[in-house]
Amino acid sequence: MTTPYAYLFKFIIIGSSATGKSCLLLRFTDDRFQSIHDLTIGVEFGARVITCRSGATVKLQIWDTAGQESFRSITRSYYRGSAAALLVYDIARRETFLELNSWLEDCRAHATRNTTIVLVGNKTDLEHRRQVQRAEGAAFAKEHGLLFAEASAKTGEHVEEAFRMAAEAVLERIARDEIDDNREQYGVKLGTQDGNARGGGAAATVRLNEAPGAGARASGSYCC
Ligand SMILES: Nc1nc2c(ncn2[C@@H]2O[C@H](COP(=O)(O)OP(=O)(O)O)[C@@H](O)[C@H]2O)c(=O)[nH]1
Ligand SMILES: [Mg+2]
Repeated sequence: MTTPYAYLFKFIIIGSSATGKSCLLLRFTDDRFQSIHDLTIGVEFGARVITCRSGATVKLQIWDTAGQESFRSITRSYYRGSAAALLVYDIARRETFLELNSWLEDCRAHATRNTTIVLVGNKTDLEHRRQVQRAEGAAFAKEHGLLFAEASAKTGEHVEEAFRMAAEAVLERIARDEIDDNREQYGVKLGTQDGNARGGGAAATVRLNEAPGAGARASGSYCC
């Protein structure tokens, strides 16, 4: 059975290779951790329905991209139509933090002006190998107008919060009429009526690009 939801938000996860993008997604959708680095080829996705602070149910459809340079052009086409982007670096590998500028440039160039960006410093369980201080991450986020979270896909710490932070921010943008609540261009669609959609009655049933047998949690891969 499919869980009803008020909104469907499309998210994208970006950042350098091996920062833990796929693991963050797996932790969020399946509450699992995979220690083997299975290289993402092109783009994959996962989905999960969450209940936000206002009580609104939101289905997050999250597109996980490959960080390697050779896939950057594919990744770029996914920025458009994303309500939020999680930009990930590895707190134990400084170069992934230094590469943030180039990711942000890509994001600014290819996402819409209204895309919410959450900067995620992943692998906080590797505190003993930390190369990027929390304050540096927070300062970078502040300077560039991003939301910020440190998380660990391995332990699960703050993973839920990072995705929720993005969803709440998108809901706030809708409430402020900064983004239309049913425009694919912004990565937002209305869901089914029984998910308590704002403006009740106006909600349309959305056809999703779901994996076969998908319920509240789904995953699959996109091949281009
Ligand atoms: N210690 C630790 N390792 C992690 C964490 N997240 C991911 N990894 C490991 O980092 C490697 C890359 O993860 P992956 O999700 O494939 O990175 P991606 O290329 O960004 O998708 C894998 O070996 C993961 O097991 C984390 O939070 N802590
Ligand atoms: Mg990956």
